[in-house]
Amino acid sequence: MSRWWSIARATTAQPDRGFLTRAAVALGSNLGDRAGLLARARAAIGELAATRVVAASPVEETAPLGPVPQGAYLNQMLLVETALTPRALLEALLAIERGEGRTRGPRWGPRTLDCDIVLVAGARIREPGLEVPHPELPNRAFWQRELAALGIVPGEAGW
Ligand code: PH2
Ligand code: MG
Ligand code: MG
Repeated sequence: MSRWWSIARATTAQPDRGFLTRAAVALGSNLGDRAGLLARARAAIGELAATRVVAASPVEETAPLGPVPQGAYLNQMLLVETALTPRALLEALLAIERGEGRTRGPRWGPRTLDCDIVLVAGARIREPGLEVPHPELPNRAFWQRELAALGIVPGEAGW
């Protein structure tokens, strides 16, 4: 059995509503096999219940942001279509991070795998642990570049 199966089954799709929404999910890694971690994250997200990866930006290497000295990141943005609620998608992404050995270090510190919800079409969410649009979007040129590569303009066309 795929080790992602239990994560996929544990998430709460809304099959009765069949309601699909689009989300932009950012991947980041600056520890270990960075490219392999991103590839596995893409596959794992695609295996989540009622979820598919529609498109992926190019992977880019970026200088680390923040006060903690650390190595360069690989970053990538995914366009995802899902029937999961934003909260269920977040929980599933955190489970994928844990599945890749992520442990919580210092804020803004190095990480094996980071999966962040940057945008959900039509959604404005300010809840503990879940802020959409992601509050760092205005500060991250690489996220803006990757969104543009996917044809996503924040605030336009339902985003
Ligand atoms: N994520 C961080 C901290 N710093 N720097 C880059 N270049 N890319 C990231 O994804 C990143 C970061 C914490 O989420
Ligand atoms: Mg992050
Ligand atoms: Mg994160």
